Amino acid sequence: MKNFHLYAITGEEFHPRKDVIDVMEEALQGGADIIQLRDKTSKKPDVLKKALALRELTLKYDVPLIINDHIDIALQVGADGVHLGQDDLSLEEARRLMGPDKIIGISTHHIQEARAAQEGGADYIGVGPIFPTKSKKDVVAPVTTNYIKEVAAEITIPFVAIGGIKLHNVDEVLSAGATRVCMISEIVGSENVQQVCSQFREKLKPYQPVN
Ligand code: TZP
Ligand code: MG
Repeated sequence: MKNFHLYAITGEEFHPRKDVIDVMEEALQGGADIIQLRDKTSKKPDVLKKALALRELTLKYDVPLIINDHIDIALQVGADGVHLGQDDLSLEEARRLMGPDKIIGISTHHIQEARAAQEGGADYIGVGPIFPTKSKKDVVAPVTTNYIKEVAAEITIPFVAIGGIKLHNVDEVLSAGATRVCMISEIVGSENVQQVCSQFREKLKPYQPVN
């Protein structure tokens, strides 16, 4: 899969007066290099509409589009992949439905889950929530930067840190060993989405390989 470092997830509750497609375009202009549609409240036809619009947008910027939960919508709009939680369908079933070339990402909260995801053929894992977050319901207790250290030391597939990451604490996340970060509220809830993304890109620069 194409490498990525700044992962932006949709969160419409954080920008009630702005359109989600416009917000994600600002994120792309600021340097987000992978986008996830995460919509836990809309009815399916509305999720599909947003997925179609985001597909068009992400093709224009040549970045991957990942759909949270809805494998059928991911396939229907030709998204690059899906993101699954521990309680969603199994990795095996997801791979069967998505085919060998699509991206499958899985949220993990513990090194055993990270190992299982890697062994099961996930393309990347989410590592979090690092800090407390208001963006996810029934979320587990923060795993802290200690979990990043464990994953960085052992897991060889790409991992992305998530949960409560802000411009003011991202340095802790990066110095613990993460090279990819993922945010909802700090990006989409910002007054200036493009600028926040550019600032994250600057923070990430020293942690990225030169090639
Ligand atoms: N998975 C773990 S934490 C989280 C998800 C989807 C929410 C991240 O949102 P925020 O606003 O960046 O804390
Ligand atoms: Mg899910």
